[in-house]
Amino acid sequence: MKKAILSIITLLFTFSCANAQYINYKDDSGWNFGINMGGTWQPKEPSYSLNDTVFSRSYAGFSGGLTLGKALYEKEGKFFSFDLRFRYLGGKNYGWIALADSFANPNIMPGSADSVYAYHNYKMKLNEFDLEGVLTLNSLRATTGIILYGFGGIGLNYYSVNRDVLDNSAGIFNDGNPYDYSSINTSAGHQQIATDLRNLSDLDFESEVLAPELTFMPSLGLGLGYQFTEKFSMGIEHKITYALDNDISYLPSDGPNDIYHYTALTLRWNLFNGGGSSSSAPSGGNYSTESTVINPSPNNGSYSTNQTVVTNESQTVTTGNRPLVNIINPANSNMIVHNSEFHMNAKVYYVSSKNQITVKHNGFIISDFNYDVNSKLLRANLSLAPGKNYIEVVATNNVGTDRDDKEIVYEMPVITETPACSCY
Ligand SMILES: [Ca+2]
Ligand SMILES: [Ca+2]
Repeated sequence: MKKAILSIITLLFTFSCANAQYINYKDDSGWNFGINMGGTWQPKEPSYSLNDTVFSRSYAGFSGGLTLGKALYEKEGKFFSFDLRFRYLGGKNYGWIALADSFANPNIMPGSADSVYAYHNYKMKLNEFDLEGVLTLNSLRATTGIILYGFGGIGLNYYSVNRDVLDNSAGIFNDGNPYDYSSINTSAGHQQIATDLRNLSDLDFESEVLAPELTFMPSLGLGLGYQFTEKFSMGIEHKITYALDNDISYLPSDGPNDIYHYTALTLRWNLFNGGGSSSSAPSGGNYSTESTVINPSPNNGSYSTNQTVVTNESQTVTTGNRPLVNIINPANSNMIVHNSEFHMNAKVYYVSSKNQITVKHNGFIISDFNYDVNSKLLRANLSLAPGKNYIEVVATNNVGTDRDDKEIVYEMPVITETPACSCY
C-alpha cells in the first residue's frame, strides 16, 4: 500500500516535471530561506472556584514569519542532517473567560466612572526572534523527498497584552462605554458564554495590561514537508512556545505556565551556489525525473527519453538533465594519506554508462574504474605519487558536462635508516 502511494507520487511528479533528485549536495550552498503563515493560539486555561472550574476559550490570530537557515551537517548517505536557523514570527491571539471583574476605566474623559465592570479577556501580540536547531531525517529526504524534522529554539519574545473592557463599536463617534452584557445568557455553559462575549466584543483591545517587553522563551516543534524540486519544498509545521510564566494571557488562572501554539504552512527555498564548477549545461537543464536516469541498456549511447527541444520566442531551450559529478572520497581537497593505494569514490548522476565518464589522475586518463549505473557510484583504485595528486572526474551527456576535482596529498612514511657503516 505504502509502495503504491509512493509509486503514484513518483508518477505524478514524472508528469509535473519535478526533480527526483531531491538533494543536490554539490550546488546547494546550504543556506535556505523560508516563509510561513498560519495561526497562533493559547490553550484554554482553568480557573478553579469552590464549586466550579471555569475554562477560558481561546481564538487563533493570523501569524506569520520567515526563517533563514544554514545546513551545518548535510552529507550524502547520512541518516540525519542538522541546520541552524533564525526565525522571526509575528502574530496575535485572543481569549475570553466567563469571569467578570472590576477594572480601572481606561476612558479618562470627564464624567467617566473610575472603574468599569467587564469580563476577563486578552489579546496577546508577539514578535519572536529565535535561533533554532533543526534535525532532519536526511536519508528519507534524499530517497523519497519527504522532509520530516524536529526543532528546538531559544529566543526573545517582544510581546504585549491588552484587554477589551470598553465597547467602542461605534468607532470615533463613541467615547467608549462599558459593555452592555444584558444579551449574554449567564446560565449557558462557560464555553458558550465565552463565545458570546467574543461575538459581542468590538475586537478593539483598548486597555494595555502589559506594555511591550522582551522576554526569553524557548520553543519546540515538528515539521512535515515535501521536496518538490532541489530548490523548493513546502510543508506544515507546528511549534509550541513556552512563556515560563503565567502572564501572556492575564486571565485569572490557576493553570500551569502559559504556552502558545503555532501551526503554519511553510514554503522554503534552498539557496544555490550558482550552478557548479565548470558546467557547460544550460541552467534550465535540471528538471527531469529519476526514470530517465535508470537506463536498462547502458551501451546504446542515449541516456534519456525526454530530450525535447522547445522553441520559445525563437530561443532554443534544451530540457533534460546535465550530468552531476560529486567526488565523495576524498571528501575534501588536500586530504593527507600515508598509503599509496587510494580508493577513490564519486557519485555521477545522469549518465547511462562509464563511456560517458572520464577519470584523470595527475592529467593521465584512467580507464581502470568501475561505474554502477544503479547506485551512480564510481570506484577507482589509484596508486598515488608522492606529494600532491590531482584527481578529476568529467561526465558528459548530450545535455552538457560536469566535472569535479580534488587534490590528495600522499606523504611517504618516514623510514629511519641506520647508518651503513659505523667505522672509524
Ligand atoms: Ca474595546
Ligand atoms: Ca495565563
